[in-house]
Amino acid sequence: MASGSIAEVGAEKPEDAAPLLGCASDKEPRLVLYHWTQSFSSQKVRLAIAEKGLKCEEYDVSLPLSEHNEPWFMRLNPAGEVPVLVHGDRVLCDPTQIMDYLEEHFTDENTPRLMPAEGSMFLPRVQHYRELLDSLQMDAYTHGCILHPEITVDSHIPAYASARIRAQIGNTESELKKLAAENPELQDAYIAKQRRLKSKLLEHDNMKYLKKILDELENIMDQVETELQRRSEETPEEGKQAWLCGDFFSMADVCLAVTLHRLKFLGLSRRYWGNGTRPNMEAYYERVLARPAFRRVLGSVNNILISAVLPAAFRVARKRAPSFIGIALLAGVLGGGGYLAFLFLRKRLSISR
Ligand SMILES: N[C@@H](CCC(=O)N[C@@H](CS)C(=O)NCC(=O)O)C(=O)O
Repeated sequence: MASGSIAEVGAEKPEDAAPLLGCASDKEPRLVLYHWTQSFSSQKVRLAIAEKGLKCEEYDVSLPLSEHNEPWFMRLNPAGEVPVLVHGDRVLCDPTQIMDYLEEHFTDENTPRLMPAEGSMFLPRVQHYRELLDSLQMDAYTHGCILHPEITVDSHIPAYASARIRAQIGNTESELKKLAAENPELQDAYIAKQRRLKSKLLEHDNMKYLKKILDELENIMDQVETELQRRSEETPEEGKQAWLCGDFFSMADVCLAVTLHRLKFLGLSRRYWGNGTRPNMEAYYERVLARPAFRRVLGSVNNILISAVLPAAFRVARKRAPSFIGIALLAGVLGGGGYLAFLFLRKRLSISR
């Protein structure tokens, strides 16, 4: 994928978002993705783009630093959620719609297809697994495991995240109310978002609910394991590998690969496929890790501080406070970031020991 590097992306001012709309060249408009490195929905879209080998400009919109709630982004997507794809004058805000759009729009013979053709016997299978995996409540697992790390094993979540997210939950409500008052044209969007988030986060902090959905996930993982077992009993075509629905990597594999990566990040991999629980899934994830597109998009993402939070913190500090306050803020971010990096590395070292 020929996209801007994280560093280049980090240097871009989000205010540049608006002029990108309708910015078409002679032949094909630019493909621009607003995403957040750690966002599950963004990761799915980015993996689909990488697997298809599409040229796409990527812009980080930091969720921890609340960039997705800034007015310029709310104007792009009134739900204030990533990912958002801009292609010419089209703005798409739903990850499934984005992936379908890419599949339907980029059809030349050099672009790999991630959906079987209409009428293919594989199409219903890919659609079934895609829908099944899309139905998982990944944001509830993510928030639940961050808030209740005691249910995880070998998680990549840094120790500070639990307190950080609790503080953020507290701040977000007042932040959205303030933004609603400051931006009357976006008032309805901010108020709706504040209500939505409040009920969602209350649910995600409920241990009983978390246990219930994690138990339900066992059943879905069983279905996936059975399907992968079927694949292992088939002989793939010469030079091909077995994936979830056949000897081709499909949209269902995009969903499964990113799901397994997230479960691993959350410290749930041992429960669902570690220790020989689901051997086909374990072998499948090893094959996923070796895919070049997966390595490019997700290879270093679990290294949460270095890959994402720090560069974004610098960018946001520069943007929000350009004067001496900015310098003080940068110094604070540097000091705090250094300390957090120290805690993170110490945790990683103690895990690997
Ligand atoms: N709304 C989309 C998913 C998009 C989504 O939930 N994005 C999350 C990140 S994975 C987000 O931007 N959350 C920020 C927020 O809600 O404030 C869906 O229904 O599948």
